[in-house]
Amino acid sequence: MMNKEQYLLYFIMGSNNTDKDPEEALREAVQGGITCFQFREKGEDAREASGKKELAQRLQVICREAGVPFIVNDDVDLALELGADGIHAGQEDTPLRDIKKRCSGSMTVGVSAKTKAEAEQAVQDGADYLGAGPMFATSTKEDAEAPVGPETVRMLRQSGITLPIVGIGGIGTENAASVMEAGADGVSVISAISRAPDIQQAAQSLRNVLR
Ligand code: 3NM
Repeated sequence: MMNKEQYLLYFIMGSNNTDKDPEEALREAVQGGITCFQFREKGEDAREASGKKELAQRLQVICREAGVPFIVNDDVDLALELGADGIHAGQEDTPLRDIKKRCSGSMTVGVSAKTKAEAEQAVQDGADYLGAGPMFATSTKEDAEAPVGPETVRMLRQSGITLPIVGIGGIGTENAASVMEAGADGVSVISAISRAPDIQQAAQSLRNVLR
């Protein structure tokens, strides 16, 4: 199980989120101080089947050596096959109850939730953490909805949600603090790290504003 501190700088990446070799990108991000990693192989030119699995395995090794939790987006089969530390599902992905049936209690299970109803349902179904977003405008997720802002994190806290919450979507050094101030335990970031010219430096700068 993940502890709360491990949500602080939650890096997400798939092969199409970086122009670099994904392994090199992840190594640099780890050196910069990410506290958690999610493998999210989705969208245009995403790898499938054995290509996806092989990349996941190589990224998992990097995480394991660094003591960084390795979480798989949506793909329960892959998460189980690799013995991932966790699985994350969106509202349109595999239902949480089905995931919980298949995964042991030692696997961290995250769910995307941005309304009080979605969050309460996720709590009831046994989620371990929530991802709330998009906080700000993002072009990384093709079907991203309108930004809901850090106020949404504040609203979820005021509704009595005590699970760890990570904000996601359009987050960078300039706005990460506002997400934390609203009550988040961490920020989930793709492009601010994966597309940075200096990935290690970008991760480090984010860590510095989160402390
Ligand atoms: N999920 P970036 S927004 C993967 O709102 C994802 O649930 C979102 O990428 C949600 O950090 C998003 O580059 C994309 O904006 C995050």
